Amino acid sequence: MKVALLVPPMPYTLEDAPELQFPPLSICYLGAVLREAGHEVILVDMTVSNMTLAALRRKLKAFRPQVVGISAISASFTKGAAIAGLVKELDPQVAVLMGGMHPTFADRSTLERYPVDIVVRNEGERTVLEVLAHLEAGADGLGGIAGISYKDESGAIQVNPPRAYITDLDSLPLPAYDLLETMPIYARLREFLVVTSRGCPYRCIFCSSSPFWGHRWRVRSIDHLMAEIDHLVDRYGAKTMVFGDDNFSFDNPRVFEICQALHAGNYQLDWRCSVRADSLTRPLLQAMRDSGCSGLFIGVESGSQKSLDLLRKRSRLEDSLEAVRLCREVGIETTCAMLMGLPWETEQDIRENIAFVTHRLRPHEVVWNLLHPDPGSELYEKLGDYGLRFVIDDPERHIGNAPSVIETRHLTAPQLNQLWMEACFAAGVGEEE
Ligand code: B12
Ligand code: SF4
Repeated sequence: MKVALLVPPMPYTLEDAPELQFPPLSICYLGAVLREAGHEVILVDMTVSNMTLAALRRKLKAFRPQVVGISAISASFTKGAAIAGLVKELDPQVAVLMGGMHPTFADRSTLERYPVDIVVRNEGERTVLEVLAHLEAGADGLGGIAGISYKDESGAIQVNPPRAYITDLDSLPLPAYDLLETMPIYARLREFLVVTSRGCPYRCIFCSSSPFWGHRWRVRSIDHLMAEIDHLVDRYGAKTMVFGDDNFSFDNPRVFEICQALHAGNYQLDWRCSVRADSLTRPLLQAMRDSGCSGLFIGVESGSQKSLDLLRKRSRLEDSLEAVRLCREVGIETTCAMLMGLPWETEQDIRENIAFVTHRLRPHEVVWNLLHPDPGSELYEKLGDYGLRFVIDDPERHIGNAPSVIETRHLTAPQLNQLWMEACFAAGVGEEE
């Protein structure tokens, strides 16, 4: 079938934040499996291309897809939904699929409110193949396909049972970078995203990623991973690699193996990843540094042990302090992510948090995120129980910056905005002793 897979514009554009731009792995993976199955696929990456809706319309008119698949997180969902409308306006016969973090957990409302035929929930590669085989065969009813929600012939919404996750990630082809028209832009930036594992076994109450990937941690083999790195280095001149795993350091021996392989490959790569503080040891950090690791993103979340416990983070404050200290010793920069506006936090608690970061933690960089409960997270599912209320509904605004999208029992949105500004301007971060 003729399939167009599309990623809508994201909140941060190439001009705003070149360091946040990577080839969109969702459509690159999906494109690769569909191409392998014999479908004719185009990838439309609207994140860095500045493509207008008029240009998109022209592209779709020229290609005449039978199926359009749109990938969306919350921050790109509203634009994705508008694009679904444009597709149907061009040709109501085209099947519109949506997948990704936001539609997965908002499947019913997506199907009710927008001209979307099928939501592919959670991991997409196997499900999309089955959906397309079914559409191609012109078969009736989608009732037998696990992992989708859809509108049936009567317009009623059907939610099929979930699909089992892929057990052998090495069975997936490498992402179809060659189908991306925007690849020259990424090749110019020379910075690429590679995901070596999927999921995380922890259950932090603010996280939607762990439930999305089934609270499990699955890995690719080192060989499979290195084949992708070889490809990105040889073909696109990659200089920097960001490992986009949720929990890159869950298994220390595996991280040592990756470091060894990077060392042996002599790539001269600069790399970064996201880790939990409690998984780091000095020998591990040294091995990471020696193989080119220049920075770690650490989800510290709070400077209060009570908050960490209530968040079910299952980590100790001392772990974060020790991790930042060790990183400083071995020469790895730390970016610590902090949450602000937790349901139980008072103004005093937040000020103590800011003081913790600036005086005790002192990472190289801090990112203050205003709480934005995402669909799928426990905080979102139990919003009222936690005393939270949305003051801004548009999911595109749910990116952690001011203005706050929520108010809590203790703090109004304007108060949170003020505290967020104070935190962002607080002195001390990044300064050496
Ligand atoms: C790496 C990463 C980043 C990187 C790179 C992003 C990029 N350009 O690709 C960086 C650090 C830059 C980043 C930034 C942001 N990110 Co981010 N990111 C991730 C992370 C860790 C992995 C994403 C990934 O590539 N996964 C691998 C691919 C293969 O998975 P996938 O995209 O989900 O696609 C699969 C399925 O979803 C499904 N699918 C997806 N689309 C479609 C479409 C169809 C048609 C079908 C059938 C199936 C399907 O099939 C795919 C294959 O299985 C995820 C968490 C996670 N583990 O998923 C967060 C995550 C997606 N990011 C998130 C957010 C909020 C952001 C920011 C808005 C953060 C901010 N406050 O600034 C920014 C926006 C950046 C921008 N350009 O504007 C949230 C989204 C939450 C939500 N509910 O929407 C997540 C879930 C993190 C979290 N726990 O909260 N991010
Ligand atoms: S926040 Fe991090 S550690 Fe917690 S469940 Fe999500 S991915 Fe895992």
